[in-house]
Amino acid sequence: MLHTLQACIFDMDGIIVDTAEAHYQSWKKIAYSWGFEFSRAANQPLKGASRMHSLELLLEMLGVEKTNAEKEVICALKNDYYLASISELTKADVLPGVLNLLQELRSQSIKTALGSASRNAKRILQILELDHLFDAQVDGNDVHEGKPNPEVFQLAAARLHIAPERCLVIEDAAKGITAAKRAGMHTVGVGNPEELKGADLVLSTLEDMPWKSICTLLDKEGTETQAEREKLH
Ligand code: B16
Ligand code: MG
Repeated sequence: MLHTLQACIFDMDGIIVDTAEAHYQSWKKIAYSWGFEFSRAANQPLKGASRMHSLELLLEMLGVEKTNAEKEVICALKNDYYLASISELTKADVLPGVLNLLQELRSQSIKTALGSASRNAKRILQILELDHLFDAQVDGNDVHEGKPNPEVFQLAAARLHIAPERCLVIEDAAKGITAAKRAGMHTVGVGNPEELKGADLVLSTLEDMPWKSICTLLDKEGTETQAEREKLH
């Protein structure tokens, strides 16, 4: 694996920075204004989904109907809440291990890309002072279909001129893992293994996780999966 991977594509919310919580709190505020509670568990399917898709999932869950014009207004309001809640974001908020990993990838000539559903992602990378460490940046403004559609990752690989099977995607959301798998890429999930079952490897954090260790663990998982497959035959 170490010798075959040529690019690493990073999801943003929940991987580079913990803005996933800010998205949740913003939708919670919207739901509350309609008289509903909105739990973290109920928020899971919204992770990685585009802004409008997230609203549609929320409306369906709560059994609420809105016109298209109302949906546009609600999405704008949710984004206002979201931007207000991240207004004090600085480079100190980059999640542990991310900066080291990006710098290490640079030094080893492994290409790096952003693959985020968020339409705020490029702006946030600038605030975090990380944008110079990415060879390509693809976000929600660049695609027609959100995750789990593979478009965001396919476009990132195309911009890097790297074949999908040479790319590794690092994601915190089930929808993102599905999108990366559909693109034919290798996957590392960061978070709860129960939620990220489809990933080739699940880590609890990127802290103290250099590229070499990630590749070694991916190789190990691959070998074990192969052995399990052979056992079944
Ligand atoms: P925005 P990611 C995704 O970002 C979030 O996971 C998801 O919760 C959010 O709805 C989506 O971005 C859209 O974000 O409202 O900022 O355009 O995880 O793909 O980096
Ligand atoms: Mg994410």
